[in-house]
Amino acid sequence: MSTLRQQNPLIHCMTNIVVTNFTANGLLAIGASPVMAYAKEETHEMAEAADALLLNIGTPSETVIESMIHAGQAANKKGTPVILDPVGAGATSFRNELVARILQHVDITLIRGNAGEIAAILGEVGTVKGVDAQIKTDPVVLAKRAAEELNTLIVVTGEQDVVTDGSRTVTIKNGHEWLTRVVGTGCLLGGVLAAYLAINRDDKIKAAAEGLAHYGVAAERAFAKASDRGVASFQLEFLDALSTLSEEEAEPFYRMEWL
Ligand code: ATP
Ligand code: TZP
Ligand code: MG
Ligand code: MG
Repeated sequence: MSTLRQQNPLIHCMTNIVVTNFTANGLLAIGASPVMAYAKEETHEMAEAADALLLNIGTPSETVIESMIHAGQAANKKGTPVILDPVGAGATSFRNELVARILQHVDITLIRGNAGEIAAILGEVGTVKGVDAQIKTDPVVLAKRAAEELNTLIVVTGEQDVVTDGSRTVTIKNGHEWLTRVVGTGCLLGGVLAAYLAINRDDKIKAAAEGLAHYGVAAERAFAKASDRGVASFQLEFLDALSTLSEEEAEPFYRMEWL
């Protein structure tokens, strides 16, 4: 985290209208610089300037997807990490088509989704309700299968998070159930993973695992402070924890296991 603050990576976020402000504040809290840019007249330039690009299809439109593809291709040309959050994949055929189009035209570095969304990308049906996961499957098996089929890094989040490239796999058991009661915690996490990949390009699996563990420990700290109040206080305490928790403080609490 201190490295992240020192390097202050610029994260070009193309995200959804529900979580825009929360994502920008969360990225500022960890020491990154967020910028939201959507117009196809500028996304290629912004993506070229950025240290990582986040593509989140939470509130999709045809125009924005076209812009995302321009941005993704500009990032690819520079070797900049591109993170895809396939929000609500499986909920509508439009979203499924958009994910397929992005994967066809852009080289994605990492896909982060809940188990239902990742299963939906692999063609399973009935795995998502709105934007929420509806399946109880083994996330390790699912993530490995997705990494092999899609040939990219996969992060499946939930009670336990999994990062894998199909052969190296790590699980992270930090976090708190209240993260599911605040909208946008999955979406912000996509931005946080983008920031971690921006500053650690050599070992991306380790970088993603550290990002997930740090995020989870921040949530645990927030719950300890806000549990007698409620989820609005939890959201504020979570942003506070992201802005104050150092790597040194958080690391002893990481529950990370390499399989
Ligand atoms: P959904 O739309 O289904 O809520 P999401 O896209 O918001 O999914 P989550 O899977 O909820 O994403 O992940 C967001 C964060 O919440 C991750 O850091 C994850 O580890 C954490 N998380 C989710 N469920 C739990 C849980 N039951 N216990 C602890 N942490 C959790
Ligand atoms: N509807 C479209 S995008 C979105 C909702 C509710 C936000 C989803 O955020 P998250 O991070 O998946 O909870
Ligand atoms: Mg959620
Ligand atoms: Mg989500």
